[in-house]
Amino acid sequence: MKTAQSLGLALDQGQRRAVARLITWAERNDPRAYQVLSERYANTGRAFVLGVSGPPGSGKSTLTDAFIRRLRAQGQRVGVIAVDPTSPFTGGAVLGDRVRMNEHATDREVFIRSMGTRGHLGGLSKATSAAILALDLYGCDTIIVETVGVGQSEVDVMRVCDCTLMVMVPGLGDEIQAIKAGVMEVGDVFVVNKSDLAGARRTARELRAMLDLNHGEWRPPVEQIIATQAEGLDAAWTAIETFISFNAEGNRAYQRRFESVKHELLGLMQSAILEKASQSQAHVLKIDELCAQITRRELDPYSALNQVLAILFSATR
Ligand SMILES: Nc1nc2c(ncn2[C@@H]2O[C@H](COP(=O)(O)OP(=O)(O)OP(=O)(O)O)[C@@H](O)[C@H]2O)c(=O)[nH]1
Ligand SMILES: [Mg+2]
Repeated sequence: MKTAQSLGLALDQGQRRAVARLITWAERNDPRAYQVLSERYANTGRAFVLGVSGPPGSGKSTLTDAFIRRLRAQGQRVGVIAVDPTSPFTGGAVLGDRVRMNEHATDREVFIRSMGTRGHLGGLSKATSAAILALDLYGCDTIIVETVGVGQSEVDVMRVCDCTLMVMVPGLGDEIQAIKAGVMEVGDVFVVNKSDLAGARRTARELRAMLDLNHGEWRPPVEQIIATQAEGLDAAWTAIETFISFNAEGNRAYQRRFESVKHELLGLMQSAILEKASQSQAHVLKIDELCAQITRRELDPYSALNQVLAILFSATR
């Protein structure tokens, strides 16, 4: 599987290792990945993509694991992408995920993959979206994307999902305040996990009060669960299904995907332009020289930008 054609063929035959290879190529921003995907894009969009986000250690993987079991019992093929914010294949979080989900390791109907953010420089959502497409083509009915809900790149990842579940824990208090800027807004359904611990009910109440203040047509429900004991999972899953039904009304689902596609395309444009600029900056653009001129007030940044754009876009063709 060295060429896009051979990998594409293996993928069409349903070969598991073709999926793994495709995701690896996407992670390395290898153009072959995108060739395979663009030729098959029309056949994607079938899987249900569930985002599972929340603070570190809130129980996202434990919950994902419980969901996998549930979906497998229904005969579904399940894909999991665990996006690790710091270290690609070593760090505790991913190792923990691997160990925890180990029982599924031999299940051919479950495909678990972790993606590192190192070296992506904003390309994480590009690689993650590609991984989702790969798992979709592989025939996964449900794809769960686990991210630590901390920053903008995670928010970008969550945008791609059909439903985003935020996993909170008791006693977050101030943290809820900190998290809510940006990250909280993308939650469609909230769970307070670890409800066997003190303060869970209060956290759920605070969350509801906060969500009451600021929501659109959909007021995200808040369910209390204990992932380790699979308690409250029926209610959590029902909440997800309720959101899906709500979203299916009118053209909401279309609109949601439209917004996500638009965001994705603009992001791709941005990184392509940046990449092009950084490739040609030394020789053609002479960024440092422009900066020196601006520093000496011999040039202003706006004219410099016009010069840069003129060079970039004339060099494109
Ligand atoms: N008491 C209690 N502990 C739980 C519950 N759910 C998960 N845990 C524990 O919380 C710890 C973290 O769980 P994970 O599932 O790894 O959490 P995570 O959010 O995936 O963590 P990261 O991926 O590292 O951000 C583990 O020790 C779990 O056993 C729960 O409902 N109650
Ligand atoms: Mg985890």
